[in-house]
Amino acid sequence: MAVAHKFARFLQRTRFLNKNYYTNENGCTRSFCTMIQQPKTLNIKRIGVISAAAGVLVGGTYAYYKIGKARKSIDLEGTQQETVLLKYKPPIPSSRRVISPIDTTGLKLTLFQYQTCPFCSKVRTVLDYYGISYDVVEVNPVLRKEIGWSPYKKVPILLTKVDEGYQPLNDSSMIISLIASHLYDKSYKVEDLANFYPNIGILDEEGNFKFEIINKYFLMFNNQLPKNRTINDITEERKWRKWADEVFVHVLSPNVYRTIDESYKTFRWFSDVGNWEEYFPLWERILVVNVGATAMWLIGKKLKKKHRLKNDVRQSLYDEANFWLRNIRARGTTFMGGNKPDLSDLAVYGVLKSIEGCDAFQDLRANTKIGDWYDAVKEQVDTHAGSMKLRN
Ligand SMILES: N[C@@H](CCC(=O)N[C@@H](CS)C(=O)NCC(=O)O)C(=O)O
Repeated sequence: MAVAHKFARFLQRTRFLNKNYYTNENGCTRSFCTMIQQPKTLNIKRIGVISAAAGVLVGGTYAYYKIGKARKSIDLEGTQQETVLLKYKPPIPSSRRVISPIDTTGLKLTLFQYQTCPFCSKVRTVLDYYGISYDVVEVNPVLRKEIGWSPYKKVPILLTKVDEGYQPLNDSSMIISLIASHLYDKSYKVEDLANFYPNIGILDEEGNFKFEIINKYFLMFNNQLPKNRTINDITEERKWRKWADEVFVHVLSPNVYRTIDESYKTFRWFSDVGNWEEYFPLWERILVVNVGATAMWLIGKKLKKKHRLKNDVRQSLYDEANFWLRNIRARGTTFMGGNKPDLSDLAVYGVLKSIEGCDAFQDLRANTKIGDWYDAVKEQVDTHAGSMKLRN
């Protein structure tokens, strides 16, 4: 009983009980307890206040973060991100070496890449066309530890041996413009040309801040046009290279990752053609194929919306390929560049080559006339036809 009493007093102290007094018929004052009934409105009020406070806190923090970010973006807009020259080569073993016996350029290049990345494929196409030898480092697309040394986290990265060390070149179109400018006049050193392609802070169409090489499609001719070239065809070449990056490349992903089965098939082909069995341990391969195929299938749907592709994404692929072919036909030549491929032919070919083993590529060949042009460029690239230009 005493224990019960003690407990009741304890509860009272803790305000769960309300103490009441009454006088009995003997004149003694007695007490009894009742439970305090919390008014419901108090709870609702309290929840309201807490929610409002939480809302203010979350909203305030978000606004503070957004304002901070916007302020930082405004500060950084127009500033230049320095590309750091490396004193030593990062100690990453090459996956393979592409040797061209006719290479006279003296360039020492290492390409950090994914074998099936369209941007990397573009760079390989240009190096192969000009008959330039290079080392390849196959980067694991999920873990990416092979480019851990680089502040730039995308591929391709072309590491170029220069007098003072190693110059990393980031962005496929800048790499191609720089290499083409160097081949045009070898007295322009790679490290000097790199300074002509500054990485500038800008806000993109969606208002997101990013660093971009604004003049990446421009070749550096130092006011002297190469033989047999006009301002008009240089401008056209630039326009179509841009189209390859900004339009054509965007129809690929939703096509090669169209269904989950197609996505798995694509990743299995990536694994084969990228020789992943040789370069990556089994657990990494399993991780990349499963995570990659599922993630890309989901991302493919978003990209389809973002780039406003047709419901039947194959049709968008055929439409763009036909648009390209119509424009070549209007010139009455085999290639966009005339009777030899120019950098825009190489760019579109490189982008397409990255999906060569996918169903989408076979469907494209079967449903459009792209095959004739594609095979003609392939022949030029595989025979290093561009190296002839270097000798003249
Ligand atoms: N503008 C860049 C785009 C490069 C790019 O987006 N590369 C993709 C691979 S296809 C990449 O590295 N994405 C980052 C990632 O895989 O995490 C270029 O032309 O090189």
